[in-house]
Amino acid sequence: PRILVFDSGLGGLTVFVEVARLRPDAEFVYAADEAGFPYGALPESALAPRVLSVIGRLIETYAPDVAVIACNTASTLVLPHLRSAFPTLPFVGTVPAIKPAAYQSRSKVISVLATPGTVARDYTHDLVRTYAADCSVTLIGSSALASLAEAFMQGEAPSDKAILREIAPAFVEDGGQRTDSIALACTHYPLLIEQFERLAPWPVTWIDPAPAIARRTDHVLEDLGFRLDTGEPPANPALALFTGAAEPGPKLREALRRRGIDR
Ligand code: DGN
Repeated sequence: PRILVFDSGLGGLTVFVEVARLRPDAEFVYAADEAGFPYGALPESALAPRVLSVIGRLIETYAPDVAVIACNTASTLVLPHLRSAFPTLPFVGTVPAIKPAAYQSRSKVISVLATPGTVARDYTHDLVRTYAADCSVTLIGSSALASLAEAFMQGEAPSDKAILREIAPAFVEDGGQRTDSIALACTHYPLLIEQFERLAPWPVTWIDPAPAIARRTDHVLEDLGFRLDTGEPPANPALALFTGAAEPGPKLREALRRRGIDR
């Protein structure tokens, strides 16, 4: 099978690695809309048509069997539009893991770390109402973290101070209870998990939805009749595409190679 994994940038790699782990038999097209990055800052009226047209072109060119929208900022806005525009293609989205965060929390004080776009979506507020009614929920929309993660992937280590400034508001004390569970609701953020864990004012459970998205993608493929084939892996397992950007530099190439994409 062929799997399209799409993000505004390199964050979707956190999803790609998990899907690739579960489906070594698949061919991947990893597409990063770097020319549109960061999506978190785009108004909904600009983001929706952009994602529809970029994905439309990718579908036409690569004819994937399933499309994984590895971006919360896009998924929380355009999934219904994508499904109606391309009714025969299954889409797997990435939306804030508010349900598992609430479920795993003992203190019932949870936070959601996302982009400003995701935090503003009705979709996100509906998730909070539906799945976290018994929790105190703090939504943090960071406009800097995705870019810091992007720079990190290109070989530039972000300063502790810059990261701490972004994550500190997610640590809340409320009525004697402290945040104990934080949903990583932007696919870029797990790229910085080591820094997050080291700089956290106290230990929390960081929830990365990538393994769940990978399981969902695997189920979709099985439903389509693609049983996991443990024979020879495909000759060209993964292709990385970047809009707007020139050839990715050597450091990015190395980062992609480490994540299993080698061209
Ligand atoms: N990686 C994207 C997400 O999950 O929301 C957004 C990153 C961005 O474009 N700011």
